[in-house]
Amino acid sequence: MENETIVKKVLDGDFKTIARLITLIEDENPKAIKIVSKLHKYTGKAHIIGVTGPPGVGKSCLISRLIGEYRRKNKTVGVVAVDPTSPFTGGAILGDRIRMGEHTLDKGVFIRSMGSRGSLGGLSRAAGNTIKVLDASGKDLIIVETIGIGQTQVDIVKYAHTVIIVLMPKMGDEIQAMKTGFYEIGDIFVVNKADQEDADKTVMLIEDMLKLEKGKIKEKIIPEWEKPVLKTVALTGEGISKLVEKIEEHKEYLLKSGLIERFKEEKSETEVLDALTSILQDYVLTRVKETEEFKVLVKKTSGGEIDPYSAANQLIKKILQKNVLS
Ligand SMILES: Nc1nc2c(ncn2[C@@H]2O[C@H](COP(=O)(O)OP(=O)(O)OP(=O)(O)O)[C@@H](O)[C@H]2O)c(=O)[nH]1
Ligand SMILES: [Mg+2]
Repeated sequence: MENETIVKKVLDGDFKTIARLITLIEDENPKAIKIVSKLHKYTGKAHIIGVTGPPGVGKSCLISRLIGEYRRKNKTVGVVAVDPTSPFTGGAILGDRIRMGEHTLDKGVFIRSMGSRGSLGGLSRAAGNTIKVLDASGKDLIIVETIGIGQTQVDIVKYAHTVIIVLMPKMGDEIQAMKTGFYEIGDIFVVNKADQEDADKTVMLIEDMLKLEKGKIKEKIIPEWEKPVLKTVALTGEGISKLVEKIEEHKEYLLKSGLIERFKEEKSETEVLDALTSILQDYVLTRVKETEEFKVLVKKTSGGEIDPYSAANQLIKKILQKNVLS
């Protein structure tokens, strides 16, 4: 299919074309970069929600409930479930198919799971581009599920406007051990499985951690966002409407405070830098490496006549005189 046709079909929200394009993205197919680049100008409308937290706390069940609530409001929803610990990609990972299954026949919902086949950076890039595709396809809301351990979650969560951190009762030790960054990235905290014992204790513990955190923040943004800690039971749907209310409030807050603009600029900066790095790396590895000058400088370095940094500097001077993209 021609790139132009693919772009048109994605904009029309064609399910199969979107699914195939995401596969190209996962395969890091150069065609995908071209298409996603063309889709860029149609993005920026969706509200992107990150849902993160330790394994098994009920993130997928909660997302299924969120989809239900937003569908009742006639909003279309895209879901990207990212699992860096899983080698599976394409379609839905079995568990997600069961947990979010009731929505798979709904034309207003697109669910995609992706695992890691290569580097985490690659997975994060693929997730970022998948979000773009779903955004361009006109989804009102895009939910990204990630397992919150270590750097990976922080990395993927950078795409989200509103970050929901999901925990569950009896996680006292985990909650205290979590790095400060964890509390910083969350906009809304959820204690799911509130049907189980000690949910209130967990809520209080998180509230205490948030108070501690608040004291440390140097840059105060006015008006401030009061991070709520909510209780939910994803199995029954209890607490979900309150969660949706808070998501909408946070969206409103981002608009009114002007933070959404800052967020967009920061994201664009990262995107341009990523693209620049990748183009330059490609250029160096494919073209510069083949030049006579490069070979001569390598010989000189090996003979001790010149050091590697000086050699690289000479090459950079040459590169800057040319148009790298030509
Ligand atoms: N008791 C109780 N169980 C729940 C609740 N929500 C989810 N569960 C159960 O918790 C288990 C894990 O739910 P998932 O939604 O798969 O959790 P997850 O956080 O997406 O898990 P990973 O993606 O593997 O990290 C399932 O067996 C659910 O049935 C709840 O509110 N109460
Ligand atoms: Mg899950």
